[in-house]
Formats: sequence, C-alpha cells, structure tokens
Amino acid sequence: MRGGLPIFPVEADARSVVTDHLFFGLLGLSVAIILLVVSLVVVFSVRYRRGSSAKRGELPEIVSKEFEIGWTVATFFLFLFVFWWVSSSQLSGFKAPANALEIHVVAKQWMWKTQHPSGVREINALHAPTGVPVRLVMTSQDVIHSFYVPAFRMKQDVLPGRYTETWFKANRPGTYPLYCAEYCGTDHSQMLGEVVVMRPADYGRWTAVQPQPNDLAGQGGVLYRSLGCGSCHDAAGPNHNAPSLGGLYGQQVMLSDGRRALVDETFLHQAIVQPDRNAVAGYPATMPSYAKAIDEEGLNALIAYLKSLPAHAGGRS
Ligand code: HEC
Ligand SMILES: [Cu+2]
Repeated sequence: MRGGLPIFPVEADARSVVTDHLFFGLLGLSVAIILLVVSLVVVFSVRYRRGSSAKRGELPEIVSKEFEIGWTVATFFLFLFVFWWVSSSQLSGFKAPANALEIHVVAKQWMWKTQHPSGVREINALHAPTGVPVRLVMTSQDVIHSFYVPAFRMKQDVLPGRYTETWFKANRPGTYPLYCAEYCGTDHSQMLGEVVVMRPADYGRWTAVQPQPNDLAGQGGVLYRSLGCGSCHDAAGPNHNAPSLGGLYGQQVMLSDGRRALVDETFLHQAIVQPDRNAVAGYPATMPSYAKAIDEEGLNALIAYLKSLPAHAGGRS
C-alpha cells in the first residue's frame, strides 16, 4: 500500500500511511480554521469600520447562547477525535508483531551501528527484507540521538543508558535515507545512513555473504588477550597480583574502603573504565584505566567474556 505525495511516497505498510493522513488531515483543518478567522477579520473590519452604518445593537440573547454552546461542544468533539486518531496510530508503533525480526541499533557521535540476529554488523546502514516486520531495539553510547527514516514516516529517540523500540514493515525494495533527528553535537548533520530494503530471498543471500563474526563473548576473549589483562589477572601471568576473574559475576566483593559491592554489568564496566572508583580490598591499586583503549561495543564484548568465565579451583568461593 502506498500513500502520501507522489513525489515522496510512503514505502512502508499501512501504519505509516496513517501518518500522512494525519499530517494532511491536520494541515487541512488548520488551513480551514485560519481561512475562517482571517475572512471574519476582514469582513468585520470593513463592515464595522468607523463611520459605517452597520447596526451596533445588542445580539439577540437566545441565538448567541445556543451558538456559544454549539460551537464549544462541536470543537470539543472535533479535538477529542483528533486526539484519538493521533494517539491510536502512535501507540501501535510501540508494539511490534511477535514474528518481527529483531535488530539492535547503537547510536554514537556520529554514526549508526546495527547488528542483525545472525551477528552481522553494519555501520550507517541497515539491510532489511520486504514484507517482514522489523523491530529495532536501540540505545546510545553518548548523547540523545533520534532514528529518523522519512520514507517510513518513522522517528524514535535513542537514549543513553536505556533501550527504546520501534518497528517498521517495508514494502518496496530500495535505498532510503536515515537521519539523526536530535541535535547531538558538531557532526549531527553528518550522522547519515541508509536503509536498504531487499526482497527476502536477496536479504538471505546478502546475509550469507557477510563476514560472520564471533559471538560477543568470543570477541571479548580476543580483546582480553590483546589488551594483556591476563598478565595480572591469570594465575600464570608474569605480574600475578590481581584478583582472579573467574566466576566473579553475581558475587559480592569487599572494596578497599570497607563497602561491599555486587558484581553486575555496571560494576564490571566501572572496574575496567574507572578502576580506582571501586578498588577491591587486598590488592595494590595497580589496575590501569582502559577508558581510552576500549569503546562501548568493546566493553559489551569484554563484559560478556568475563561473565562467561567459569569459577575455577583457587578462584573465588
Ligand atoms: C597491571 C595489572 C593489571 C592489568 C593489566 C589489569 N588489571 Fe584488572 N585489576 C588489577 C588489580 C591489582 C585489581 C584489584 C584492585 C582494583 O580493583 O583496582 C584489578 C581489578 C579488576 C577487576 C575487579 C575484580 C574484582 O574482584 O572485583 C576487574 C573486573 C578487572 N580488574 C578487569 C580487568 C580487565 C578486563 C583487564 C584488561 C582490560 C584488566 N583488569 C587489566 C590489576 C590489573
Ligand atoms: Cu545524532
């Protein structure tokens, strides 16, 4: 189903066409009201200009009362209808159909990163099949961004520290521009991408020829070795004077300032990025900060790897 202006058609399912109906419906309503008000202003200013012979007596009381009540109630119901129309169409945007394809989006200054269920990753691009609902689960690595695809009449804010969702169902193969619609710093206007819509068979072929990455924990293991974490943390390491990391996730640890802390994702994140913040009791504060060495995606991988490490003999109880 297509709708909207012929120069800028809607390329997604009926839900997106409603957005156009809404837009043009509200535009038409506003124009009608403006025309009414402006023409009354013109008519009255001519009719009641100084020196005109128009009647200036009292309005007939009964007529004006009914008129007041009439137009007040009528506009009330008109706006109630508009409210229902807009909100019912917007609410449907939150709940993707159960069979939707789930794609993760990470926004950062100034790019879009997407990850498919198959593990395939893309930058500033999103490949999607036609006729299949696509659910986007999005978060930001820094400031607020907004995922905006005009051809799908779709716009959703992307926030740091939480997940937001939206979905679409594209109906025609093609390449559609993706913008950031929330000012996010110097290169906000360059934060561009494209949504490439393909027939399902083509999408399958495209997926098959993409480099197939390791799963997240596997990628984290590679980082762990390349950053040399093991030189301190592994029992066999040359400067072994650091806590064992096996089975750490979910444990309580004693901190050097006497507090206890639960090891969750946030704790691990801080341990790597701001090690002096929650220094562990009983060890020298030699752990360097890796804030500059790893980005959020790398941290996700590294944390997934740490969580996958089994507790081993000689490790924590
Ligand atoms: C120079 C040695 C050294 C290196 C290299 C090092 N660490 Fe550490 N790490 C320590 C020490 C010492 C502690 C304990 C004191 C503290 O918490 O600051 C620690 C603490 C930790 C903790 C908290 C452990 C707990 O029991 O709560 C984590 C998690 C951690 N490191 C992860 C890493 C990761 C991941 C890397 C590699 C990116 C790394 N460390 C590299 C020395 C090191
Ligand atoms: Cu942005």
